[in-house]
Amino acid sequence: MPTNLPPEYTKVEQRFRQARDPEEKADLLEEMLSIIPKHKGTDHLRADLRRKLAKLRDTGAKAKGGSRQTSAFHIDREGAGQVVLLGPPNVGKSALVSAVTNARPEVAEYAMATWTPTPGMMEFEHVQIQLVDTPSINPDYVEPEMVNLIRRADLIAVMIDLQGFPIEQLEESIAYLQERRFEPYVGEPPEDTPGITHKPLLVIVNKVDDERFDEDFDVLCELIEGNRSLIPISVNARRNLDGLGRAIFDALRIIRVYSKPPGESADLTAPFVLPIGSTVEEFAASVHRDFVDNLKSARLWGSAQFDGQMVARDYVLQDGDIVELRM
Ligand SMILES: Nc1nc2c(ncn2[C@@H]2O[C@H](COP(=O)(O)OP(=O)(O)O)[C@@H](O)[C@H]2O)c(=O)[nH]1
Ligand SMILES: [Mg+2]
Repeated sequence: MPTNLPPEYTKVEQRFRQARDPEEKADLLEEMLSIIPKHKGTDHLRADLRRKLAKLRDTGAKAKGGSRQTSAFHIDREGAGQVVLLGPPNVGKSALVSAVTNARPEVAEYAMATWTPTPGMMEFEHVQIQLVDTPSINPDYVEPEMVNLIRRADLIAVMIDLQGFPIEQLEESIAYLQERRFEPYVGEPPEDTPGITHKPLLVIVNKVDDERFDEDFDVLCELIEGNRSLIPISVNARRNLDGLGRAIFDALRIIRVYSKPPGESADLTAPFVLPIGSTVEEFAASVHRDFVDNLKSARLWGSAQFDGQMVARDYVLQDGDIVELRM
């Protein structure tokens, strides 16, 4: 055993040894893998853990007849990205999921109405995004499985209440994340740090119900420290929900690219969703795997200098590009 493992690792490993449920064991293995520093000295250990993990996931799937959803906190990712909504009680997390997705979690005036995570699909300009409502952050009771849910998510959206104590709520939520070794960031992902999971963060400021609250929101933005990305909305008044869709889409760092069959027009309601920075070659592979070997040429409408311009395989695509692929 290499001696340079962080102390958290030993703690999680202990829990792993004591755990019985394969699902829980697998989640703990994932956690261990995220803690181990990545370098030559840990190659063997990491490979070993990954083997164990694959085996556990496999037995889990068999035991469940194909589905390994034993825990309510294990939510299979669907669509272009999984966004976990996080925050103190009563800020409107369930109300938002209920308003913009097909899911109907309970919305209540009393705190702690939500006990299990509820996923729902929200659409932004023909892109399906998964929003996950979660039990509120509660200082008196910490749900250990939340850590796994957060680790798997593509984006953390912390929700706060403009008409409550938004600054304290944001600070508490960030502290909650940092205590669990998540480091939220805005914009480009930072370099790997052993023992820390970097996660993109968007801050949703709810209950900006009408113009009278706009000024409060501006003041809040000035008071909040650090580089945070804040988006004002009101679920009840349905204010800026489209803006929220755009903000989530941008924070997921994805682009939409459309395939245009030769001689036809592109179906603009059916985008391919790719990570920012994807090339023509990567797009082609996602359209059809035969293109991987047989792509002859590609023409582009959108970010090219002129419509229908020929582009190389390594051309980096932009959101909204239309590409005609030929074998
Ligand atoms: N004024 C106002 N109240 C809201 C808004 N969104 C939600 N609420 C109310 O806030 C309370 C808590 O909502 P809920 O979704 O259960 O909060 P959660 O605990 O974060 O899931 C409910 O009474 C909602 O009606 C909003 O945009 N404006
Ligand atoms: Mg709720």
